Amino acid sequence: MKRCAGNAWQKWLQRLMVATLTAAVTCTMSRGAVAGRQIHVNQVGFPPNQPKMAVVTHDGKAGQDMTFAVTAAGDDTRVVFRGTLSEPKEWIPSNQTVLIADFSDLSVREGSGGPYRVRLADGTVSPPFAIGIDVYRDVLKASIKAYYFNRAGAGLENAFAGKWERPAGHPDTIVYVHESAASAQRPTGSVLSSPKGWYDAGDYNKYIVNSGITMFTLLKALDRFAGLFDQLNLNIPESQNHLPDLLDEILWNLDWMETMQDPFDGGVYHKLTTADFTRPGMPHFQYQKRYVVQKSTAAALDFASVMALAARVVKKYDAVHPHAVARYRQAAIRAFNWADTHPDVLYEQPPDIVTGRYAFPGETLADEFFWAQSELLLLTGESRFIKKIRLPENADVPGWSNVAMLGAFSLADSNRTPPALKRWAQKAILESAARIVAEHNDSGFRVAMTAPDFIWGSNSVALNKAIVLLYAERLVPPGKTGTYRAAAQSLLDYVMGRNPLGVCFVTGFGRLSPMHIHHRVSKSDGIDAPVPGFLVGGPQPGWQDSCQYPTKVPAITYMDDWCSYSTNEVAINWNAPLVYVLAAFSGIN
Ligand code: G3I
Ligand code: 9MR
Repeated sequence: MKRCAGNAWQKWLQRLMVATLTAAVTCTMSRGAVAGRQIHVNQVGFPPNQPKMAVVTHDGKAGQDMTFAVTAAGDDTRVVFRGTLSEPKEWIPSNQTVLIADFSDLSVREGSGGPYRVRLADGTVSPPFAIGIDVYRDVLKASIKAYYFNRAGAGLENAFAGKWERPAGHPDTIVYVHESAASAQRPTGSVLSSPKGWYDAGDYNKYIVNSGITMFTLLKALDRFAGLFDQLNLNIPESQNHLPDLLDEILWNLDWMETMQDPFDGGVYHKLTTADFTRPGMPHFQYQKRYVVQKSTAAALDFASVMALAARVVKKYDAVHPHAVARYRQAAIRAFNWADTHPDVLYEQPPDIVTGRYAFPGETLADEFFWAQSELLLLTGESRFIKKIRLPENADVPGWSNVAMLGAFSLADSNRTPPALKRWAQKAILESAARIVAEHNDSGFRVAMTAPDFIWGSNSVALNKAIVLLYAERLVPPGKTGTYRAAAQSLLDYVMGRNPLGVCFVTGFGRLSPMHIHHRVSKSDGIDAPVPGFLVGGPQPGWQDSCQYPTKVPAITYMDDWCSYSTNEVAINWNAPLVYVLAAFSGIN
């Protein structure tokens, strides 16, 4: 949906039309019957030798021609593949009956990668897509560059940011200690400096807990796909130094995280925030006071885990950043020691602070303790960390509030893991992967997403499931990995367009992508196109914002509108698994 240029009135009218159109489409779909058939497909494309599928919605008519073709997008006479649709099957999350067009056997000469489209006998066509080894190169670079666009305290120059250039905002060199964070050495109102870091999402605040899973995923991508990232140039200010650009971007947030630790006791502040969410406006026009708020056990443990992993991953770059490894190691141990002596300091939002919590009342922290003990065991080898380890009962698909699987990933990755722990980690990963594969096989859309997965940030659930599968793939003999990678490809296809809304959920990519994201810079910069490379949270029926949704059907409750922060915001912990999964499929045949 492209917005026309023009004055505020025209934009208002266009927004009204878009909202009406979206509602109409959504409302129609929510009744299960769709006027005319639709074809949903990954709108970026496929690596040559990976599974390739599209979903065709069933219009209920009998006797339909069940054949389909793949043609050159600009020339329907150039048919490159013919096939037959699968039998219709229901998909509960969207209350639809659908058919699969499987063209996985289509192989194309490298370089002749399309664009192509799927075409039915009745003339219905899919959005165009490409096929090629480097098909994800551009969207991978954009998904990482989105972090650069969300830097706090940085002026973005035209040479690196193009039309999204902007002055710096939020230097965060004058940040106040909130009463909830006061200590003897840093009483209420003390001033500290806590610069750099990324804005968490569409808001301008910075949260340690959400940096936890985000930094884990990006550090693991850097480590696992080092060859790819050693040469992936993102055109950021640091691109000419001797470090991978992804590491430079990670360091921008790591530098900020370090400043969130109290040097006097090792505790870690839960977040850096304004008292309330600010009104939209560019960063350099924001002047509200910013605070560090309450030290929490979850923040200390997530911080300790990230610093311990960073010490291991950054080690091979230590020549460029001398002493960083030692600094991260000390920070990790001091944060863990604080958590060890303050094991149940849950984050409790002060009455005068109403921004994001990244906490639940009565939450348990066993998973955060497990993750931190695992990372510190792998970093230090000290037995005190293994002695305390209590194996989680339900290590499953990870999220900011459930990080046990992150510990399992690291334990499975390392050759320093004690055998019993490694066996547990491998079992946890394979059991989670088996559940995901079963969901994939049972799904009408052939994607491992079920109704309970449609929560705030559902697109990150899809991609974190794909990461579980990609870890499982490395634990089994080469001949047994097919289903894992196929199911992971399908989850990537889902966020890229093979979904009931027919939206490629990454800004700036695909034929239909979000234009009105809940992102203060994109709303305020006077540029129609949103900042590119951001993955939006995705559909979910929670209705936690003031948008007027026409449905509560899980997989289609979504609105491409500023008001929809519960389905159409962006966040650092949503782009991270996108980076990891795109990296895993980059350079793949
Ligand atoms: O896990 C439960 C699930 O079991 C249950 O079935 C489901 C429906 O009730 O709820 C699930 O929990 C939800 C949780 O997200 C899942 O991670 C909570 O209801 C929901 O309130 C929670 O929303 C969080 C949201 O902040 C509101 O607190 C999102 O995870 C989180 O990503 C989002 O983060 C915000 C920051 O606070 C501020 N910055 C923007 C960022 C993204 O919107
Ligand atoms: O912009 C805020 C977004 O980052 C958060 O995820 C969301 C939920 O915490 O809140 C948004 O801020 C809204 C606030 O909650 C209510 N007043 C309107 C604010 C902007 O939409």
